[in-house]
Amino acid sequence: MIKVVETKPFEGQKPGTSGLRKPVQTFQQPGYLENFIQSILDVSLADVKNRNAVQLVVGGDGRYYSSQAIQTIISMCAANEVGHLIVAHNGIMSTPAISAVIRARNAHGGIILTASHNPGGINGDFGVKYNCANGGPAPDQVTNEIYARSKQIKQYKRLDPSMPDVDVGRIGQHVVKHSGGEMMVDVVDSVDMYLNLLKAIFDFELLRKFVSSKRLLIDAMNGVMGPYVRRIIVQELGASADAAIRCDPLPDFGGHHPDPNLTYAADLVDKMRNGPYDLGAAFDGDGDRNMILGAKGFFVTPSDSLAVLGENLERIPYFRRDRVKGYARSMPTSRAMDQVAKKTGLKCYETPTGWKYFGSLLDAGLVSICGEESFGTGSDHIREKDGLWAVLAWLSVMATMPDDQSNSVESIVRQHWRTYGRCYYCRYDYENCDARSCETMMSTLAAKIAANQLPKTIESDGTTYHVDEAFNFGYTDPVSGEQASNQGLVIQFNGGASRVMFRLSGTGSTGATVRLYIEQMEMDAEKAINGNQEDYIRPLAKVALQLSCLSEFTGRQQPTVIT
Ligand code: G16
Repeated sequence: MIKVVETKPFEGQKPGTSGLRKPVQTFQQPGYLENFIQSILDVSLADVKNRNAVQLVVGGDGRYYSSQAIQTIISMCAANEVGHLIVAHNGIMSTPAISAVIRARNAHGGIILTASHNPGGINGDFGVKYNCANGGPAPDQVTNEIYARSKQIKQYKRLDPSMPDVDVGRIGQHVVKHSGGEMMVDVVDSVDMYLNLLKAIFDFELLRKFVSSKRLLIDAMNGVMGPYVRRIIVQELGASADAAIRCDPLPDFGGHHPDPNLTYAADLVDKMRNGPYDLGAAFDGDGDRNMILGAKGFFVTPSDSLAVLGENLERIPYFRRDRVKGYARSMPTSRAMDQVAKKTGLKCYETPTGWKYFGSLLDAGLVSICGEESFGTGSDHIREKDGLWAVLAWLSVMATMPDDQSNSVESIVRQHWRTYGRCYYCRYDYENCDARSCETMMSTLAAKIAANQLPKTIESDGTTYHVDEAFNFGYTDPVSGEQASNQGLVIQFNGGASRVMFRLSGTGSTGATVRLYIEQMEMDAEKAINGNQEDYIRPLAKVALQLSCLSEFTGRQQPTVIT
């Protein structure tokens, strides 16, 4: 029986940078998940004439509360007369794989259960996001409609709770019969399908040969990537079984913070520093982020990783077949990619933070590769960032170079700096601060910028910084014409060579996180290769802290995470 349940709106169901992320306890409130799912269905099915023809994909990173949430979603989709669901085996499917499945099956969209890199477990976070038919995160217009709907919702539909659960542990077709008809549920394992997609992009024979002579260390951080790493890196490419670490997906990620950066993947960094490995990588909870490390723990900043891959795209068969169209990066991502674009003559688009802003550029065929400073890299093969794709891309670059010292991760990056200059880059995160103080800090700085009240020059550690441009970043999508304002504060110095940027994170679930991004370009080849990161970043960081009065507003003297 289909039940119509009376409900009242919950406050704050506004999707952030990528979906609605809240503590598990918030999602466990009766009706909370149901309200948000009903809002998604109301908006995404609003123009659908024949709901029976609609296919939706449902899966996620397997974090705590996923199993219950999946059964609720199955029940609600059936009650809302959706014809067909494709559900991940045991509920586990990486975000890039979901994007791929939506595209491969011509699905109407997908509901992804993840809070990405946020901690999981009963005291951690849960999250829900909606992806559209192109396989990418819903654009602002859609998430705004979902939020508006969540504020007015009065009822949701579900099947009678006495209905048996669908066994998502059994791969194959299931039928959910109800008073309004029936819904097909396909429980699928995406690993093979995703592997086939990668096989159409990369030269697996070449990669197999290369991997047989190298030592890899790939850390799935007990997130969703474990099965993909075992199947693709170990079984298919022939890496040794001990190259795959923390590969069992756990509902609480083993108590760790599944965020592939120098702080939260410190174990991997240590193992790389002290071990015999040539390439190390880590992924986040849902498998879209990646961190790349070279031998002895050489860290590749995500911005440099993007630029190096952008420079070398034609080493990958997919991009040799289908010409490289252009590049994109988010505003706070370093301008290393832009330097490559200057040489190739292709355009590099600058978008707000959030993968959703790349979607229209990729759909319109304007961009082949895009990336973000937040450990995201991807291409037009899907509409999400793709951690494993990035690892295979790096292996492809290394494998197509002479197999001597010059094809190590570090040599490739240093050679890149020699050719294109280097963007010394650092991000400071001040996590879980008081939200109101952070908002006041941002609005005070924004007001100073708007009133042209920043000092003209600032001295810091013997360097003089001339403020030459300061603005609140806004964006007009060149394809859809959609506008996004208030996307971060940017202050540029010394002809644009130095930049500091401030944003409030849109992915946290409690309090506020201030992100301070610091970038210093160095075009002199010698200084680019041999300079000291600290010497470039420290004085600029002091300037940023002085201009923003960050410590005064937040009470924080030190960032929680530095990457
Ligand atoms: C999400 C988005 C990314 C964005 C990142 C950081 O990543 O998909 O596009 O760069 O958040 O967002 P913020 O700085 O607002 O925290 P993920 O991996 O969390 O889905």
